[in-house]
Amino acid sequence: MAFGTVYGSVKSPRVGMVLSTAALLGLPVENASNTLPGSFPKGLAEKFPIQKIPVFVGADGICLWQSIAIASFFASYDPLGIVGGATALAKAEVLMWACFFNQEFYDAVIPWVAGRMRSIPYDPKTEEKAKKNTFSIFAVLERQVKDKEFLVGEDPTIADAAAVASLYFVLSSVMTKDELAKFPEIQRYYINAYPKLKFDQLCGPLQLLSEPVPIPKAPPSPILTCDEL
Ligand SMILES: N[C@@H](CCC(=O)N[C@@H](CS)C(=O)NCC(=O)O)C(=O)O
Repeated sequence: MAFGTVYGSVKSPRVGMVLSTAALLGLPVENASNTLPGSFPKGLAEKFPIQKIPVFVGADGICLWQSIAIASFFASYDPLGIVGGATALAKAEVLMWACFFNQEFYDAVIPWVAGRMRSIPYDPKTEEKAKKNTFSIFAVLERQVKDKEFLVGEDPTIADAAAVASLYFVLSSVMTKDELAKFPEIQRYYINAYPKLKFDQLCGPLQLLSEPVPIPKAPPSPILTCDEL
């Protein structure tokens, strides 16, 4: 029997983080992937009036939103108590990195991804600034993952679920493998962590872009809105 349902597409990094945490723990979570922010079906909108993704409805009816809270709830089912952090300090570090990807990393990359994916109007100046911010944030991560298999401790945690989901968001959409190669520690970390965080199950085999995504010719799509990211 399903443990519950996560609403939202795995391509959204916050949804990917939550689904990766569930997969890591072997929790039988279903994914309603076509639930879009701001367009929830009526029953779901009544439970979650803010209508951001991800949201979780448990088989017993519990309702949770906010990705880090959902992942932390899933981690409470870890019999070894590792996925959410094994010690008080590890728990704090896991939250620290989960928050970093949820906010600073996302804020840096979103104008680049959204401009190329036709979610916002393409503007070369906006993209140039976003690429610069993305490379700065990658430099922070490059130092953190140096010589490490996982971000906190010796085993995968929510911090790695957030890292791989966020890297997947950028590396499957806008950043090429040549650009990634400028960050060899992140490259090594990502290639190792991708299957360990179950992204091969969630998103298929790891692929890197050879060419940059072309500059969009058409105006923003009415279907692909920024909110969907
Ligand atoms: N702090 C929330 C943020 C959720 C969020 O903003 N999700 C985005 C998609 S990644 C969304 O639904 N955006 C729609 C909006 O901001 O209206 C979380 O971590 O779950």
